[in-house]
Parts: sequence; C-alpha cells; structure tokens
Amino acid sequence: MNIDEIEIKLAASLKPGRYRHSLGVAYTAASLAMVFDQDIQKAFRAGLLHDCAKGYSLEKQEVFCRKYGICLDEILPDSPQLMHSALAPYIAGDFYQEEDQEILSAIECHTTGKPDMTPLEEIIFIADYMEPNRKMIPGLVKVRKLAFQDLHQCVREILKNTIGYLESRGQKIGHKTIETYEYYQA
Ligand code: DGI
Ligand code: FE
Ligand code: FE
Repeated sequence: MNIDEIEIKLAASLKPGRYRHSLGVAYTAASLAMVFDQDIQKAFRAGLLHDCAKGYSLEKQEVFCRKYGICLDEILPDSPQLMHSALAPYIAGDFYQEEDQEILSAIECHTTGKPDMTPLEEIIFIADYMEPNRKMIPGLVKVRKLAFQDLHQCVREILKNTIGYLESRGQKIGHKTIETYEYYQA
C-alpha cells in the first residue's frame, strides 16, 4: 500500500486521538531518521503502522493473537496492553500489505523494546514515547532532548521511566521489558 492508502485505512480504523498519535509518531520517527541517517520513508511508515492493532478491542485482539499463534502466557492476564504490539506485524502484513521486515520488527517491539535494537527499532520505540501529542509526564523534556543526541541513552532513559511508572502503579513488568532495560544499562 502507498502512504495515502495506509493513512485512509488507518484513519477509518483508529479513534481520532489514536490516529493523531500515529501521525505524531510517524513525523517524529522521520525526524529522528534524518538526524541518524536512517531511511526516512521506512521510519514514517513504521510510525504510522505501529499501533495498527489498537483499533480492535482487547477481546478482539485476543482472538487475533490466538489466530496468529501468538503465545499469551506472558501477556494475559497481567499485561493485556502488550497484545497490540505482538499483533502489530501480523495486522500490518495482512491488512496493510506491509512486507518490509525491518518495519514489521520495529512495530513488534515498540512497547517493550528488546535487547540490541536496530536504529529503526530504537527510533520507533522512542518516537512512540515522545511524539508531540503525548501528554506531559515527568522526564519527558529530558527524553525529548536526549532523543536527538543519543538513541541508546534515550532508550535507557525511557525504560527507567516506564519501569518506575509501572512499579508505582503495581503493574507487572514483562520479562522483555526487564531484559531490554538490563541490556541498555551498558
Ligand atoms: O500504545 P501506546 O499507548 O501508544 O504506547 P505503548 O505501546 O508504549 O504502550 C503503553 C503502555 O504499555 C504503557 O502504559 C506502558 C506499558 N508497558 C510497557 N512495558 C510494559 C508495559 N505494561 C506492562 N504491564 N508490562 C510491561 O512490561
Ligand atoms: Fe503502542
Ligand atoms: Fe503508540
């Protein structure tokens, strides 16, 4: 699909605020790609598509996860918000004909990150957290400055914030999030 087609389909699938967020991630990711000499169009597409599974209710996401054979042991019942990223490459592939493996992999790890991410994966992880429509939270000003200076350090800062936030709310932290956090300490 070309970008026009993706935008039209996505706008019909997502709530307006979620669509606006996706556009924000696309433009933020494209800007980071400019700074770090990455493929700007890929960053934009990945940003647009990263939350493409969020148009579905959690119940429907669970049905899709079972259909695609995604293991839910680690995700349900504690962390249902991780389903949409596990699902994202499948929905992007089947509903948006996205075949670029670098894009599919970037959208798959956009919520938890993973150890040793590629620059595109880091860019999507970061852009999701800091795009301009995100409501202001502690640490966001620092993350936004760091992003344009050092992707690795920025990922580390985001994970520190996210883990602190999840802990303060008594939410379970998934093993992938912890592994990513540990990897990015180096
Ligand atoms: O989909 P978005 O709202 O744009 O953002 P996201 O995909 O980063 O997901 C947001 C939520 O996921 C956010 O509240 C933090 C949470 N999250 C990240 N890692 C983990 C997690 N939640 C749980 N339970 N466990 C994790 O490891
Ligand atoms: Fe997301
Ligand atoms: Fe998002």
